Amino acid sequence: MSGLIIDGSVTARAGVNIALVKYWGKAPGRGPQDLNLPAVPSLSLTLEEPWTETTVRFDPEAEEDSFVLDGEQLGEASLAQARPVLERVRELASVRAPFAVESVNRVPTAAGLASSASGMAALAVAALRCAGLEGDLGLASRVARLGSGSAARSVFGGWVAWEGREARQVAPPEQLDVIFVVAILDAGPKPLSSRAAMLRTASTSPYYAGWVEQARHGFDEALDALDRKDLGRLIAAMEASTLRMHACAMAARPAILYWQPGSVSVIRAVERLREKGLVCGWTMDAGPNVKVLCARHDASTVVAELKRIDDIRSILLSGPGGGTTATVRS
Ligand code: 2P0
Repeated sequence: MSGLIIDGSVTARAGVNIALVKYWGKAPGRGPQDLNLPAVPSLSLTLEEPWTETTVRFDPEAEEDSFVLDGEQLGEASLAQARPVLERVRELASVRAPFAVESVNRVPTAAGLASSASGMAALAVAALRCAGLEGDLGLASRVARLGSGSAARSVFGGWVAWEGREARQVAPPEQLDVIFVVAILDAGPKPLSSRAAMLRTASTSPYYAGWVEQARHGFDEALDALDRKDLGRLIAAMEASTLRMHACAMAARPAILYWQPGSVSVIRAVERLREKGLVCGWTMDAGPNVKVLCARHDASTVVAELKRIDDIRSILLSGPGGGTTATVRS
């Protein structure tokens, strides 16, 4: 273990991740370490980009933590999400000094790729290293989870499974040579946050119990497909998980419907490509954008098909990324 960094700083970079098998719903917790425990297991791919880069240092002169995001000082409400991460690191290291955090987000806000996953993963890794607690990625995953559930997965590169308190890498980035083609649609009304939406789903959707019950089977199926490098079967498991998650959310009261007409247009385009024999599949998260998974050598064919859809504002391509990196400056 390295020592506490008093005078220097640590910069960590983490990529966003896209879930193939979805996290949607929290398990009940008993203490502060139980924040964002998942009700269901999930499987994701950490991407090369976009990413968040976060620099952390101790600021013993300050009275409280400070957080600058893309050049703007965050207020108390925005700091609330990061607070459990910073508190936990201080507790683990028996340190009382406030942290000064500066973060640069390379995640386009409209991309529908949750920046909280890469953001909280980079924050946890940098703060732990600053406190002399580097090295244990399981610990980093548990701490990142306190800021945002999906951040538990972004600590690792490649293919990542998350169940219980921490995530783990189940296959390296090169297990499958794939690309996510992200179709960014014209922004509709601001979507409901994942956190609020999953709480509402759990408390009001009549399908929630069924969602939780079937999740293990879908997860095992996806893990087996990944292990066998069977992209077609992995895609089938991804689409099943996506549809079940959204069906469950749509049945909440009030209903949670993230889909826009353009979302369905992308799904139909994927179906057309599949009819022609191309192996590809789609997924959606807490927003209208659609992410299409395909073999890297098919990416240009997918892009050409998507370019015919008027509702698509831009297209972003990203492949599997390595894990979080950290650099110390003394
Ligand atoms: C996922 N999502 O597995 C799922 C699918 C969105 C749809 O994890 O409350 O921001 O911070 O634990 O991690 C987004 O939810 O929620 C998410 P919190 P988070 O990627």
